[in-house]
Formats: sequence, C-alpha cells, structure tokens
Amino acid sequence: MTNNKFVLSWIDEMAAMTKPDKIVWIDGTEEQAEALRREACSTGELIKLNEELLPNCYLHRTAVNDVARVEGRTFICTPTKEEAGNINNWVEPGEMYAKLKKLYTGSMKGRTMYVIPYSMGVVGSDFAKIGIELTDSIYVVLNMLIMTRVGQNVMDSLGDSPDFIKGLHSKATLDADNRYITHFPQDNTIMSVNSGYGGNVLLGKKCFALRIASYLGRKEGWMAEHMLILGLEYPNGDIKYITAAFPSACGKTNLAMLIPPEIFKKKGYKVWTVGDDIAWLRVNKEDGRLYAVNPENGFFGVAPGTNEKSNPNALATTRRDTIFTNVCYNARTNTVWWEGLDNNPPKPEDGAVNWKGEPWDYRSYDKADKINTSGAHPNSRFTTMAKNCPCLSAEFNSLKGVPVTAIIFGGRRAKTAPLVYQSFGWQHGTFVGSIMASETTAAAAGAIGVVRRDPMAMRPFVGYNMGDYWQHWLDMGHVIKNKPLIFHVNWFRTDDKGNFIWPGFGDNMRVLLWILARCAGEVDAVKTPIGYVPKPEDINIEGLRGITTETMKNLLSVDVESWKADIANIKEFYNQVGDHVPAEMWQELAALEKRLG
Ligand code: GTP
Ligand code: SPV
Ligand code: MN
Repeated sequence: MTNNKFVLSWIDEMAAMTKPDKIVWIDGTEEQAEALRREACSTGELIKLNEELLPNCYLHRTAVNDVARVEGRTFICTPTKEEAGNINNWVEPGEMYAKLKKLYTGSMKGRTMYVIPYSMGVVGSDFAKIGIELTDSIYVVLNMLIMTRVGQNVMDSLGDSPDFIKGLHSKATLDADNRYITHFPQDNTIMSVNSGYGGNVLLGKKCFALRIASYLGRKEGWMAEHMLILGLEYPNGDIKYITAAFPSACGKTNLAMLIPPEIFKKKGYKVWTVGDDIAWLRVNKEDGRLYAVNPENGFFGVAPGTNEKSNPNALATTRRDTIFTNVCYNARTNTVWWEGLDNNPPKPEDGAVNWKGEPWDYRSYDKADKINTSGAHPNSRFTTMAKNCPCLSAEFNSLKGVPVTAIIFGGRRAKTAPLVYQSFGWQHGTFVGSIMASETTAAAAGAIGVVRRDPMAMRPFVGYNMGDYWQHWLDMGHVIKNKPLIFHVNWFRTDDKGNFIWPGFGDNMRVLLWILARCAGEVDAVKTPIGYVPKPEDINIEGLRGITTETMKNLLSVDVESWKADIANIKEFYNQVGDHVPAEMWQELAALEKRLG
C-alpha cells in the first residue's frame, strides 16, 4: 500500500521484535472486513448476532480483568518528569522502551500482525492527522474500521512523509500485572501491551486524539479536548454549535444526541451530532472564531442506560453494523441486552449469559454489586458508525469544522455545583475548567463514586504537564479574537434521598437554550461569587412535570459553605499540580475565595 520508507522500516523493526507469522495490511474494503469478521467468529472472538434483528452486529467479551481504561498503568514518557508533570505517571523513555521490549519480544508468534493506516479527521482537512496502528487483534481492527477513517487514501495522503503517529498494540498474554499504555510524545509513538479493552487499545482514540494530540496542539497552536460537539437548530434554521467537556461516563454521548422535549420539537428545534467524545479545535483566520471537528468516525458509547427514552438516536444507530462489548447475551433470540435497555432482561430459560460469559439469572441483580450481579458490565460499550446516526450533523465531514459559540464544562456533583453557571470570561472560564470535579465512574478501573478533581475532563488525557495545559488554554484565549463563552453545568445534583433533582437527558435542552441566549445577549443573569446564574424563571420549564420555580431555585442555588469547603481541596490539588500552575489561576482562586467572603 505504500513505498514510504519511514513506515516500512518501522514496521520491519516492530515485526522483528514481535515476530508475527504474517503481516496483513488493512485496506478499508468491505470484503476484507467481512473475511476478518468470519475469521473472528470461527475462533469465538466474536459472536454474530441475529441478522434480521441486528444486521451485521457482533458481540465480543474482553477478559474479566480487562474491562476499562487503566489510568494507573498509563504513562507519559517524556525525557524529563517535569514535562509530564505530577498528574501523569512518568517513566524515562529509555527505561520504558527497555521494559516494553521484553514484553513485546515474540508476543505475536503464531499470530498475524495487522497494519491499520488511519486518519483522525477527514483526509484532506487541515485538522487531519495520520496514524498507523500495528495490532495482533482482529477485534481492534474491526473497531478501528468503525472509529476511524481507514484505507489507501490515508497512505496516499501521507506520501513519503515521516509525519505519522506510530502505534504498536499487542494483546501479548493479557497479563494485568504487565499491562502498559505508554506514550512517547517526542517520538510520535504509542505502545500498548497486555490489554484488549477499547480505550487501552483503539490507539486512535484517547492515546492519539487526546494524549498525543494535546501535546501536538500545544506545540502547534491548537487544542485537543475531551468534548462532544453539537449543533442546536432554531425554528428559523439557524444552527449554533456548542462543545462540552464532561468526564468519562458523565453524559457526553447523551447530550450530543439529545432529542428536544415535545414543546420544543413541535416548534421546530433540533439537535445535530457532530461528535460525542473528542473535539479538535483551531482558530479560523478568516473570522477569528474557534472551529471544532470531531476526529473520530464512529461512537464508542456506554451501553447501560441507553434506551428508547434516554437516547433513541444512539439506540437506533446501534441497530446495525455494531460491535457490542461486554453486554448481556440472549441465546434464544441471539440478541444483546443491558441494564436500562428495557424491563425485559433475558431469562435463564432464554439462555441468558452475563458479560463474563456465564449463565445469568436477572433475579440475582444487586445494585450495590453491579460488577458481579449485572448482565452487562457497567462499562460495556457499543462501537457504532457515525453515518448510521439519525441525527448526524450535515457538517460531520466538514473540512473546516463548525464555529463554536459556547464551551461547557460539567461533572457529577451531588451538591456543590448548580445546574448551570456562566464564567466571567475566558480566563475565569479556564479557571472554572481547572477546578472541575466529578464522581469517578466505571469507565476507568478503580473505586466508583469518589469525588476527584478532573480539570476540563482531561485529567487522564493530557499528554504533558497539567499546569502547562492550563497555560495553553490561557494562551489560546489571547489568540481567539471572537471567543466562545464558557459555562459549567451539573445534571447530577441530588436531593436528601440521593435522587437526581433535574430530569436531565432531553430536558438538558432547556439549559442549552439559556446558555445560547446568554451568548446572544438576550437574557439577564444573577451575578454570584462563582459566576452568572440564571434567574429561576429564565429556564423554560414548560411541560416539565414535578419541576416548579421552587425546584429551579434549589437547582440554581449557590451553597457558599460547600464552596468554601471546596477551596481547601482546590488548593491542595493546585499544589499537587505544582509549580507550573499559571499565576493567573492562583489569582482566580484567590478572587473566588474573596468573593465567597
Ligand atoms: P464516555 O464515553 O465514557 O466518555 O462517556 P459519556 O460522557 O459519553 O457518557 P454517556 O453519555 O454515555 O452517559 C453515561 C451515563 O450517564 C449513562 O448511564 C447515562 O444514562 C447517564 N446520563 C447521561 N446524561 C444524563 C443526564 O442528563 N442525567 C442523568 N441523571 N444521567 C445521565
Ligand atoms: C472514556 O472512558 O472516556 C471513553 C471510553 O470514552 S474509552 O475509549 O475507553 O476511553
Ligand atoms: Mn470519553
């Protein structure tokens, strides 16, 4: 597929180390993909699902100890520890390469090495960047064919240039104690070993499009962010674009595919999806605005909780050409199921099989021990094609991207953060992003429900020093002439009984409309110590049962005491990030403390 000597000599070197039986180039054709699906079914790596109900859909189960990203085993290997900063795990590159070499040596013996040339972003766009992933997993190949743009045109566009991201993945023995997800930003290199789970092995996604890309973005003057991108269409046909950064499993896919509440739908409001996980942002020289593209070509979404009511667009997208990972299986109908899909889980007499591959009885489900008692793993996922999404934006394949009107940060906070507030400007907005906090979820291995600081939802994904990353945000603010306004949302405030107060999902549209009205200068707000908060009556709650102006007051209230308590934790976190924290961020923190009194 290429004569590029940089590509060929790197592949030779990796093959000499991993020793595969053969090397196969992935060309992006349907014939080749179909042959690989057949092969994977013959070995049990995939199960082909009911062709009538779920055409071209497959089920895959990963190893039981390999079901989420492993942040503790993820490394940024810059020459100095200071470049990686205190938030990332760091090992000196020479030492890490030596350690990895041992794990990769002979790891592909008896296997095939697949060469996947892929583009993040539309080939031919200024945003696009090329990667090549070498892997010994057909599952990875088939997922990359959905999630990225693969084919001969990628190699043609690379030509004889050395400018591509090298990715080496081997399942090796899936040994959790020797699992490593490593990044060498200065070498444009990613090496992943002993895992078969999505975010650890689909190297175009978190490894390239966030960790390596954030490093490149700083160097080259653009941004790579853990953000969805959506277009909100008004009845007059106007479309405004919003990006939003929420931590893993905190609602990006859901917001990106939002269906407006009935009263708005009737008037002609629509939401269009540009991206559900990653945004690459660049300043457009013509109008001085920030433009966003989604570098991915598919969605790797959380299955549990996806249903006809919460996210009908995602559900519709997954009804064909989809790979399901670690969901529950119904042997009788040869279909899949997950918690929150409907009230009809497969029964033992249907041949129900849980995500571990064991016979499963739905009556054993215990909310307190989901991992061991649920049919689908809480981080089970679907890999599905953007082009099958009913609400895909007409701008999805745009070369220049979409202009961003508002940037939203958000997380899971039971108490502190109000439903929505607006920052005082770009610098304060950067501060708001830097102090984001959220309860941990099943998307990463480790404890669930613990509040931790997750700046810009990028804590696990910044490929360099967190303090320098904040500085880059500030620097971008000086370059963007027509800046988006920055907001913060929290869909997850709970009452005394622990129930969510805000209905969320489609009704989040009501908050987006306030945000865009602020951007258009159409609505007033109340100035509080943390930022501008809506007047309760300015969020349209028409048709929302159970929500009164009183509820809105409660959702929008700023509890000064809990903010004061948070300040100590923010200081501790800033100190942990260390001496690269920009002075402006400390000033913003001091100003907040002062405003809180
Ligand atoms: P990643 O793919 O891990 O980056 O996750 P994501 O940010 O795309 O999260 P996703 O949209 O898949 O939502 C994760 C979980 O949050 C699901 O269980 C949803 O049901 C739940 N969720 C999403 N939006 C809302 C909301 O507005 N309110 C409530 N209460 N839950 C929500
Ligand atoms: C996330 O965890 O933020 C995801 C899934 O989007 S993964 O690809 O595993 O990172
Ligand atoms: Mn994500």
